[in-house]
Amino acid sequence: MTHNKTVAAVSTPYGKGGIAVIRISGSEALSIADKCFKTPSGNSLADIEGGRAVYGRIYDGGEMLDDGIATVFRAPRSFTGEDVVEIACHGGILNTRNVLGAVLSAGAYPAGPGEFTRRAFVSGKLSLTAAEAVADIIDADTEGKLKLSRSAASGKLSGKINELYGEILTLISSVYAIIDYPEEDLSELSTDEIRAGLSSFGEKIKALLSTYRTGRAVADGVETTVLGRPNVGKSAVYNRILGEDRAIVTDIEGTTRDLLYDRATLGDVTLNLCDTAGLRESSDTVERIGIERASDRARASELVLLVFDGSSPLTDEDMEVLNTLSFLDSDRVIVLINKKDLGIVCDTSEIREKYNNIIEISAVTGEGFDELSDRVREMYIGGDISLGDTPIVYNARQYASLRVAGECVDRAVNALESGFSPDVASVDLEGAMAALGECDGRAVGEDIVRDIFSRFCVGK
Ligand SMILES: Nc1nc2c(ncn2[C@@H]2O[C@H](COP(=O)(O)OP(=O)(O)OP(=O)(O)O)[C@@H](O)[C@H]2O)c(=O)[nH]1
Ligand SMILES: [Mg+2]
Repeated sequence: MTHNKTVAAVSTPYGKGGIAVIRISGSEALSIADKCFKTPSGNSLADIEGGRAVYGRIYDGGEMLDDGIATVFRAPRSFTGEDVVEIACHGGILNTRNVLGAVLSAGAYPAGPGEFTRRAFVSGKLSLTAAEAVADIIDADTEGKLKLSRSAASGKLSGKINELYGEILTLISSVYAIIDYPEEDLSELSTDEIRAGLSSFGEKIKALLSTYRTGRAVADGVETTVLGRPNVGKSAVYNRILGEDRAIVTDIEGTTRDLLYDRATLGDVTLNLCDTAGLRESSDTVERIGIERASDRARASELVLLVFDGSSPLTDEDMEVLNTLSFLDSDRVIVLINKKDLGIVCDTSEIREKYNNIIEISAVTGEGFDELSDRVREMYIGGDISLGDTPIVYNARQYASLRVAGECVDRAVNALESGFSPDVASVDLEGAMAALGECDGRAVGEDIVRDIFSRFCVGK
């Protein structure tokens, strides 16, 4: 453990680059950097103001290794809240390793994964939700996830949780005033007011919990499957959504055999998209296995894009597909009537009996895909949510803590409504407060903190 020691690591990616940055953080950061970084004027880094950068040469003992720039940040005005020096050197793999080696021989300890961010959390610079968001910014592979994690890192979510924490604190102190000094009228709130306050507090937690559907759809993705009989254009639809020619498209029925997977973004929602073999009776062993896999995948899907060829009347195979998939609820299906460019002639009344989300598209011209994108967005993001501005829960750990808080509040409200005295409710209120504290990290166990930061990369 390197709790209070001064630590150092390379904060830029491993590999060749114009510049690499070695970050040093801790009370000895300036004196350690001074031993290996010499400015032309001979001034010590200890004399440099925070937020300033100076040019100099980097030494390992008597040997000059490189030249570069040292930027000095002074506690508490640094990322970690400690004294920090960031040495930018030339970005060769060996050169970077040597510069880090010089810093370590000057007295720094190697930083563990996420050590700098953990220190920022410990020194109160970041809440746990914001610290987790830093890792998510680094991991983000879609614009939507990047927007969510940037917003969380800037404190949108922790601000909201903080606000809720303040509210429950007021409610709890009123409850304790009533319990401990029933005669003295110390509570700011009457029992009725506490009950009403708790109900509205519970609603706020539910509202925040409900954002998890959006958060998960953007950050982790919605399991989505393209289904339909052979030749309706499933693979063409799959390719159009991905924006590349991934799946083979031909006019031969049964072209797609195995499942194909890829991640795509539609209307800021991430789709974990799967193309499947056309559903039909088949005597071909390989195709039949593909069809079984497609059906299994349909059951495990959160969203199904059910494709029909609109340029010809529905076939018996189409009707069979409708029957086979009758277990799918309408709210997880978008029906795509494809090949609009050829003119729509198929009668969709039987489809409409089962599904109400129906869009006419052409996978060849791209017509209708904007509407599909809007529809997906409406399903998972909704009009009143802005990814950059609305506090959104997108992490399973935070969601679990908030759920516990919500359940505790519900139990407390029920107890008060059933006529129990406030002290019965107080146990659950304490539980709600602890769960909220766990959510933003003010009362989180060391093992959880260790687990979270172990998922970071070294140097962050
Ligand atoms: N005109 C027109 N042709 C299309 C459209 N979408 C697909 N096609 C054609 O329809 C044929 C079948 O397309 P695929 O995407 O391979 O169909 P599929 O549903 O994946 O078929 P299987 O893999 O066999 O189940 C190909 O010749 C495509 O070029 C469309 O929107 N308009
Ligand atoms: Mg196909």
